[in-house]
Amino acid sequence: MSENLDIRTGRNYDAEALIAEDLAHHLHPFTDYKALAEEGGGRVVTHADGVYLWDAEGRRYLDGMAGLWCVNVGYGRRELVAAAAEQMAELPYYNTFFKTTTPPAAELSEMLSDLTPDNFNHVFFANSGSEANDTILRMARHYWHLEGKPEKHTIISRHNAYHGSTTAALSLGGMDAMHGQGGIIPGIVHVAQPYWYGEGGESDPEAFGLEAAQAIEAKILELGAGNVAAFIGEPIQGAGGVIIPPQSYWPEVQRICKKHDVLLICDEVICGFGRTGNWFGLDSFGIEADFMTLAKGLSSGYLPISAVMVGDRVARTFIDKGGEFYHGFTYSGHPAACAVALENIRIIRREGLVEKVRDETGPYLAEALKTLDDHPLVGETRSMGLIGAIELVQDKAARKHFDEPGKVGTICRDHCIANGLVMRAVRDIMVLSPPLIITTQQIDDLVALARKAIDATARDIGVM
Ligand code: PXG
Repeated sequence: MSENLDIRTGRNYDAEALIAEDLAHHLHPFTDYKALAEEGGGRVVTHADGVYLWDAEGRRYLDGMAGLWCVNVGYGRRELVAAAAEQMAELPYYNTFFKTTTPPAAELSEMLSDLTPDNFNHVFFANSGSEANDTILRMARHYWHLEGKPEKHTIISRHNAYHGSTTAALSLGGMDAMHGQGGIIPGIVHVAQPYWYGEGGESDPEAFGLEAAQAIEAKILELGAGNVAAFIGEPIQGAGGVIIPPQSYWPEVQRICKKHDVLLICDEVICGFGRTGNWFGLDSFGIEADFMTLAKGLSSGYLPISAVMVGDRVARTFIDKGGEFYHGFTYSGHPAACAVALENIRIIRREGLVEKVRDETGPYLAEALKTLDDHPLVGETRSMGLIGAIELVQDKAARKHFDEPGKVGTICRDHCIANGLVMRAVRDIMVLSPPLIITTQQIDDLVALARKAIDATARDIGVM
């Protein structure tokens, strides 16, 4: 038995029994059920503390992904547990329909209006990033209806974007594999992504950034600006492989949206709450948006909650023109989730986590990742704040990816797990998004474990 076993719960788990129960009955998200059955199931994570996870067999992992890009304040936060418990004792549930609110929902609305850029003073609550993006799609179209321009209906997004997994959210997203399972809803089109490393060819990155932005303008002109409601983008594409756009990209997108009167939706589900070294990704790129999608880091994943920040332009129309907006969820503004989000934001403020990422750990991670650049499998490392990527490639000089995308990334991911590091593979891009409390010493450990895994991968495929 490991000394780390069950530090918090004191419970012992029967890993084999749990894996068997799970395999027999649980259909997991984004999983090949046949492959999982053939492997005999996965692993059971039982508890966590700080930046570390433990499985039922007592193995410890450094969580380089903060869960799924969300546990920004790290695991084991007693304050968040207390906030949820106190709220649940006082009022575990009440809805926010029918002219009703609750203290945490009202307070969180105020706090988010204060935290986000000046033009954001209204919020709509939901429970996941997907629901928030569904909400925005409906709100953007509702706005143009109220403005007397119902033909402004189409939403422009990007290939390889991720905006969630409900039918509307996956349609907004640009994942071909998801579109292939049942298609997408009408009125959404996709243009090029600003992925210089993978698609920029011989061009200069800044010129490529402008070109990628201008693909949006070309699409607006093709459709007619009178038919386009909005453009949606993640400041940095997370699930698409941590695509950090060239600096030229966002200002040009902004210019194009303004010129053609197209609303700008900034999906901050991953970039929000300090990830990029500012409170929001739009601060890092100087974006002025009409909507922001918030989730994940809003509660650090302790309870499910998301929020749509509605810019003044849209909110004013809703309030001035009136008429019911037929939309909402049973758990919109759930009191316990709001109480946790409030406390989570207080922790981020109190501990100066955003500043720590901006001034200390973000630059430190960038330097630490650079030490991998000499590796024969590493084509590029990139990061902003505490979101980063390591591109594994077949040919460094030619920026050439492997012929069978995902195979090498999966091998590397498995070596990471075997070495006690959680790092996700997007195709052959190893992506990183550790909790914002990670120390420089832990970043050194993370990069050392990553190197070990990449070495082992190189040996497996005969490169080293
Ligand atoms: N927008 C963005 C930018 C996201 O990253 C969503 C919306 C949807 O949020 P919900 O809460 O509905 O999942 C996301 C979610 C991965 C992975 O494997 C990424 C996400 C979710 C699950 C897996 O990288 N991002």
